Amino acid sequence: MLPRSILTIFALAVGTAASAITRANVTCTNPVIRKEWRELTNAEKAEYIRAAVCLRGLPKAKYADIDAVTTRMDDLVYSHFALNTQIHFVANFLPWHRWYVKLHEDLLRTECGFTGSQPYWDWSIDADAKDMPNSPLFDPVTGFGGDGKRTDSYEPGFQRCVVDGPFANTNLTLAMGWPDMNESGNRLHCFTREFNGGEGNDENGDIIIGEMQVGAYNSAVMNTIYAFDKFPDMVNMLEGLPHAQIHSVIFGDMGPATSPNEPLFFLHHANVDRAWAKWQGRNATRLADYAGFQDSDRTIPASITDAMPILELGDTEPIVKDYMDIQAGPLCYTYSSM
Ligand SMILES: [Cu+2]
Repeated sequence: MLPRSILTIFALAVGTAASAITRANVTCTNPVIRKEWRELTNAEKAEYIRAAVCLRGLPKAKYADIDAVTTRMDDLVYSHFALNTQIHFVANFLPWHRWYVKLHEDLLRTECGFTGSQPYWDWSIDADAKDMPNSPLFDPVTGFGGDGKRTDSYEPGFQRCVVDGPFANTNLTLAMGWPDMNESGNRLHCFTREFNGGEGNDENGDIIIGEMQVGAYNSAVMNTIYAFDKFPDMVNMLEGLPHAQIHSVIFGDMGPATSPNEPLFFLHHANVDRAWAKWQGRNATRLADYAGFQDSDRTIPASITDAMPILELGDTEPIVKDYMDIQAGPLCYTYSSM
């Protein structure tokens, strides 16, 4: 039996943690700072990657009846995939992904002991430098590995893989999704990327990477987005241009609705979230500016009181209004550059 004093200390520690969480829900006095990947020390980069690898190694906790869902990461991937048309090109795109990135950050902490905060990838830096393929995000040692490469495998799904970095084919096999957009469904495959510039193929059949469409996500584009007055105009361009083009120029697992398979998904979406937060500027009018449609047929008007669909991923459906301000309600974070 434990001495009474140790039990008392334990009870005190639990009590302190619980009240800290309650307080965070009321006022956000000490927001967590999300930094750009390049601002992290090598130790901080390694810690994020360690936790991201960890989540891919844990068993699933949801979707008992979906065989393709095997890992804890698959729980997230499947939710995003199955909700695809309810969370993209509809009004809740930004608050839903804000909730989702935060959930992922929380899981890194609670299930993988992550000690940092969610980093973001400001791709406009790489776009302005016109050097996207050499972004430090793709570094094989301090980053997420680079473009997919042809392997010597003849097995479908294993012929083009990311072969370097912490998520290389030797470390990671994915069960959700299928990187060939022409063939849908879930099949085992290596994690892959297929950098491209939307310029087709050369005479050898190799993809022309070119500048990777940097004109769609450079700082000029972002400034155009920040200049819109109304939420629907701002989000239409943010989602349709830089957000979508990052998915398509990286491609491979970043392309289809199973894109959370790509670890950069969360750094990409943190940056999309940052763009929204920057546009909002914690200005009262903009913190309440939410409009559009709940469905992609644009028949059901959206409201800030709408619940957001999450399937089994959380215990309660989040409400849009609770995800408007990154420093209120369930959220308490900011970005290093706003
Ligand atoms: Cu998405």
